Order: sequence, then structure tokens, then C-alpha cells
Amino acid sequence: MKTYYNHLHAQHQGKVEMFRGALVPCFEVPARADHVLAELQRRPLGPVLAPTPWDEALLEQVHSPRYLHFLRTAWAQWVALDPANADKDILPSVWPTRTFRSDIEPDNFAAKVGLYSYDAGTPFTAGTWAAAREGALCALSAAHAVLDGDASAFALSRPPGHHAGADFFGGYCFLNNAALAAQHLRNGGCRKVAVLDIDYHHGNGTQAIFYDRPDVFFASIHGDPRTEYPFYLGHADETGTGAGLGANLNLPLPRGTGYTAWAQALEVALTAIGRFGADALVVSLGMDTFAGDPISGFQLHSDDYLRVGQRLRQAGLPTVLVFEGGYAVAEVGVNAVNVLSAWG
Ligand code: OKP
Ligand code: ZN
Repeated sequence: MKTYYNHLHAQHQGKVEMFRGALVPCFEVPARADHVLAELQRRPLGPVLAPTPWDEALLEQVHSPRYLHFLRTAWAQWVALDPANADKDILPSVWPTRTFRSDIEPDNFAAKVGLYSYDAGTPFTAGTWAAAREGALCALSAAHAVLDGDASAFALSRPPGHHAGADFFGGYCFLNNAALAAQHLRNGGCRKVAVLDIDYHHGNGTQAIFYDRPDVFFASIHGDPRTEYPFYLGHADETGTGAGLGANLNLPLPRGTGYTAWAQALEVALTAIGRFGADALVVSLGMDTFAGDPISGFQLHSDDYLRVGQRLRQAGLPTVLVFEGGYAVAEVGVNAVNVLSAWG
């Protein structure tokens, strides 16, 4: 299995995120990807490659031009406000909630940041765009390898992607790598694609991007949004809309859920994906279902991930795996490679 590694990932290195009224050190740190790469070097599954430099216009198939323009220029706008800003991260603090307008992009920079985001936990740094863009290329490259006939491919990148919508960042995510991979598979001739999101947190961005589409099925197993981030999406009654009705499946589980109940949800998701008739699978591979994760609440153990990988492979579909969350930094490499080793 080829791994497309984002060698620019460490250029995105947020300092702090807002948590309970205080700025605390970021959980989403460069060491996460370093540990996965190190484990892939200990237990090689195939070549580790740089992504192919695809036409950036592909990003517009998932993200709005005005959002992409914002991402490309945000850091320069921030430093233009005050040269001293170069030492600080951009952190959103004001948002257009219900009754406000989001069709007019404000001139004020803080207001612009709020228009294109939804939380105060996602710092934008000097290297964020470079890292996120290269990560998107990793996802596109992995999709391309599968289109070329590989049984599977892995996009090893950060920042993660599944919370990013067509025109907003949040939840540590800026570009939706899994959605880009799914779209790339569609462009390359797959008639139907399924995205299976097994990160602890609901993939609200991916769901929203495909919610009205019948050609991309989205299934997610995650902490119940009544208590777990991202809170405002991910309930079981969200089944798609319009032509996409029936092509969305949410399987929220209570905090504390262990492997047995989680694996039952995985069966439900894979059965639905089978019924849908997908030609290819994209897995949003979050490793924050691990019992030791500092910000999540499921109870999976390292050995469980070997079985998760086996079961995903048994689905029998060409599979693109995209790295998402997982904040038990020391264990994230072993856990991720345990899943991937099913294709070794
Ligand atoms: C991103 B991914 C922690 C608060 C949670 C956002 C979590 C984003 C998770 N103090 N903040 O889905 O792993
Ligand atoms: Zn997560």
C-alpha cells in the first residue's frame, strides 16, 4: 500500500486553542503524524511518497472559490493589520449565527475569519495554507493510486479535514481531504463512492458537502453530538436531502462505548454501504476512538484496530484511507498502522 505523506505538515503548528475560558496548548500537534510515519518505517507496508502536484483548481470541486481565496490570503491580511501579528496565530472570535447575513464578506478581518469558521479551537498559522494544501494533494494522490488499480492507499497528513465544509474551517480542519478524495474517485470513473468516517467526532463537513448528492454515501460512527463535539450535527435522523435522501447514515454512540458495541455499528455501516453499491470506499481514519485519547470518550484498544482493519478490508472495495484525528500522541502510530496492516 502506498502512503502519500505530507512533508509540509509541520508548517501548521497552532499554539493555543480556546477551552473553557482559557487558551490551552493545541491537541492537534505535528508529533501525531511523525509517530504514524515512524511506525510505518518500523512496520513497512509499502512506499512512502510525496504527493503528485495536482491542479489546485480541483479544490473548487469541494470548496467555494471565495473560501479558498480567504485561505490563500488570510495570513498576509493578518500580518498587514499589524506586523507584530506575525508571532501570533489567527483565532476566530465572532460568528454570523442565526438571523445574520453570510452572503456579504465583511472588510474587517476578524469578521471575515468568523464568516469562514465555526469555533475558537482552530488556529490559523503562517504555514497553515501550505500544509493544508499539500495534505489535500496527498488525498488526491491516494485516490489516484486507487483509480490506477491499487487495492488501497493512505493519505498521511495533518491538519485533518472532516470538519471542514465547503466554505468553513473548524475542528482543527481547513480542507476536506476525504471529500476531495471521494470527488476525485467520482471524476476518475467510480459511479458511486462511500465515505466511512470512523473518527470519534462526527464528520460534519463531509456530511454537509455530500448531503444532497445521491452518488456519494456518507456513513459515520461517532460520539453522540448531544454531548460530543461538533454538537450541532451528527444525529441519527440526518439521512440526506433531495436527491441525496437515504445516502447519509449517522450512528451516534454514547460516551464510554467499547469495541463490541462499536464493531456492531461498523457492521451496520458496512451493510448500508454494501446496499448502496459503492465502487470505492474512502475511510476518514480518526484514531481518537482509542481508550487513551485525551479529548474523546470511546474505549477501543490497540489490538482492536487490527480487527477494524481486517473488517474494512473484507468490505472488498478499493479503499482510500485518510488520516484524521487521534490525540493520544504516543500510541497513534501503532494504532493507525494496526488498521493499515490489514492491507500489508
Ligand atoms: C477534530 B477531529 C477539546 C475540545 C474539542 C475540537 C475537537 C476537534 C476534533 N478541548 N475541540 O475530529 O479529531
Ligand atoms: Zn476526531
